[in-house]
Amino acid sequence: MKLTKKKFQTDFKNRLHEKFAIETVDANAQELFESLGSVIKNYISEDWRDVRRYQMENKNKTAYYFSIEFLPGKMLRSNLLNLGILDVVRDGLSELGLNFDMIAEAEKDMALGNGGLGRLASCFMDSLASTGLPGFGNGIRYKYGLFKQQFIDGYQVEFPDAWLQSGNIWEVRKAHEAVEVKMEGNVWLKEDKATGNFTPVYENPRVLRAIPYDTAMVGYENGQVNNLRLWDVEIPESEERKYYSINERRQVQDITGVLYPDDSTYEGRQLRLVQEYFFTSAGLQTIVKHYLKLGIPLDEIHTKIAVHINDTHPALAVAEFMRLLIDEHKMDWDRAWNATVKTMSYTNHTILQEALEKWPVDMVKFLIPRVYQIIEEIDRRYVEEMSKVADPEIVGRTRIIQWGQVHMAHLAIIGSHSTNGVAKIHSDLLKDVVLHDFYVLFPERFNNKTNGIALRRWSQISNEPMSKVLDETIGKEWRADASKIKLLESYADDKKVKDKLANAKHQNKERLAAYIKEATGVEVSPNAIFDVQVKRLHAYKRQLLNLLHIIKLYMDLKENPDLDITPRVFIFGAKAAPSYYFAKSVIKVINEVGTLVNNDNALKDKLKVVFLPNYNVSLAEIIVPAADVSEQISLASKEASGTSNMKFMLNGAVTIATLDGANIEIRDAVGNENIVIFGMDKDDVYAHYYAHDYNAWGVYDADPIIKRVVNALVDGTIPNIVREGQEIFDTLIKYNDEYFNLLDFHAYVAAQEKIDRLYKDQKTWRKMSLINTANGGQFSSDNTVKKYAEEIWHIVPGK
Ligand code: 9GP
Repeated sequence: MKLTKKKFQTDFKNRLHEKFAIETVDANAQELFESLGSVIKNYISEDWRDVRRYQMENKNKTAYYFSIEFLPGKMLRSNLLNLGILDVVRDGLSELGLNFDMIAEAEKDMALGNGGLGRLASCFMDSLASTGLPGFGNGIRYKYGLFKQQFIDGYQVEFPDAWLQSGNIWEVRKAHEAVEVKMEGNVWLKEDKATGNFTPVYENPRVLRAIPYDTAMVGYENGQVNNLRLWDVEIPESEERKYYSINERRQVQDITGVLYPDDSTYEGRQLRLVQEYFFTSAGLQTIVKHYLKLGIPLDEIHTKIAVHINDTHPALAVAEFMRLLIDEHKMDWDRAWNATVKTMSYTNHTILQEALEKWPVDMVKFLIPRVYQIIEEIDRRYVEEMSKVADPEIVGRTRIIQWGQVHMAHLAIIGSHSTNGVAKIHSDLLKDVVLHDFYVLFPERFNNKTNGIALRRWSQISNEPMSKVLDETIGKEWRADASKIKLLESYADDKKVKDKLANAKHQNKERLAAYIKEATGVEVSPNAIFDVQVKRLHAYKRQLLNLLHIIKLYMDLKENPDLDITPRVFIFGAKAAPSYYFAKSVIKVINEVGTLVNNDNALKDKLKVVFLPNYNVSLAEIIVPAADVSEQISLASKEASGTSNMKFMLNGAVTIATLDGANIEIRDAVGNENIVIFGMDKDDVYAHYYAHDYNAWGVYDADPIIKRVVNALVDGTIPNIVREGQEIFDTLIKYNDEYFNLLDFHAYVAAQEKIDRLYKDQKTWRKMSLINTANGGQFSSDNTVKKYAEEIWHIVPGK
């Protein structure tokens, strides 16, 4: 958009007066941020309204992306960047004597996600708008985001993240779009004798009001503004009298209270299922309502609407859509099923069994009785139809209801026309192993869509020093067209360019070092290698392997303080699910190892270990640009894709990786010589599974180096970890090291030694780093959503 500094300054000052009746000099950061946000929202609103109206009038097909997580982080900078007014606003504020960074800092991170899944959803929202594609997100407006993490005595302690406390400047409450969601009670089918049709009769249902809050998703300098719709819950006035106690009212508020309530209990799981149904039903109801306004028959709904099921959480969409079509709009089953399958598509984001949702039949029946009836009927017809053409054993294994459980992935696959994985290896594993039966039955439904990242946020916003070097070297076109970053590769032997990039990296490292000092009190040198592992804390991601290597390094340095290694700072960032005790123990032990090594002068600052608390999107924006080494060390086959791996390589970090997830595609992009690959590949891992031949105790017992490192967990080498050290020791030795840490240990150590050698040769290292950046463009989520648009959703750009 076009905006002069003067106009902006006038708008901004006026807004501050209107909202708070104060002058700029008297305002605090929060007031300044709210006024600024409100001015920016105003700039967006015209396009926002026009785009929606245009899409309705032109009957453009829209992709509706249903996700239980969205992780946009802060939105101020990205909105300004995408509107093309970041510099005008920054300069305008500075002329008024205000510091933009300080104002931007006041924005709360919108942390409505755990990690990769939610961040991907937000990258897609950005990319859909930026590629001009009609996209519309549907999720939950959690009152509390993912918990705030602090470390007390090295332990993770969770505090509520009341991100909405001072309001959310970006959202608009759309009360007129509220819908009712019905749950519980009894449902029976009443036959209309004349037509033979059945109508469901609801007895004593719990009726909830779903209120949408919309947030504009602004495209990059293209005038496109899409919508992210987050649903909140209320008690409808007509139902007020049913809620006698505060407790009952609180139970309703809990539905949109927190992200992923603790599912270690039955109640927690039940609440989660309620959340899933609540936002899925609300979203679908409004979609059908809007569609009907177009005046096109419901049988053709798939020509205007694509509904995407992001992981299994919104998989109830299949049954709920059927309910809307057959119950509310009186379609017959076959026509409704045809429309449903053509409308729905599904992405699988994990092969871990624990994360493939299954709900007890009794729970589904109790909470959503009508939807359960429909699921039962889908399942019955599926078995009946498929038994005519397929092996009954396969049909038995693929049906939706089995052994008293509703398999959500099965519902999503059977009820949709497309199932995709999120990296080549992951999609292959789905076809060959995890969902092989389905692949045999529906081969044409399976495809791969490798993840991507919102490149603008992970370069232009988070890494201005590097972006400046790119501008000076290859021109500014890369800002709009990520494929142009590849031009950088022809400077791979240009010392000046490489020095400039190294200088930018150093600036980012200084910024991170200052942050580390402030957040943890630990002093680190930006001349050391910054070696980073940031991601959810999970056993398969193997933060433990990283820790075991650090313990080895510590012991080696204790034995020989003159060991010729480049000083290294190991940086961690991760939250552990509150009831995941193993993960919490890993955090505690890393923190204690940090305390031990950071205070040991004998190590001569060659080794530092820092666990940064409360890892989130904003913190990632400081960490990623400063990393030299990116740790992507999951057990091969377990990480569906990973997306931080892409952010790091774009920012010039060299990846140390197993052949897992998108690491493989990163290797293919940068070449073997520009990444450090180690350890078992997926075939090696599966060979061990099939042979049942892994004996962790045997490996430990026969290998003095491993024994020494693992014993350090329990022999007092590391203080204050009696319980946690024992727990991890047992996981490795007594419970046979599920994720093969010990099998990959030596390969990992060798890979780390290689990193050290490569870094010492700065000429080579800088070239590697440049080549990584140059090949980051292909992982833009703009490319990914374009593929979804062409091959799955069949939507086209157009306002
Ligand atoms: O664990 C995967 C991660 O590998 C992937 O990058 C991300 C986005 O596709 O999804 C994660 N999966 C989940 O969070 C839960 O299925």
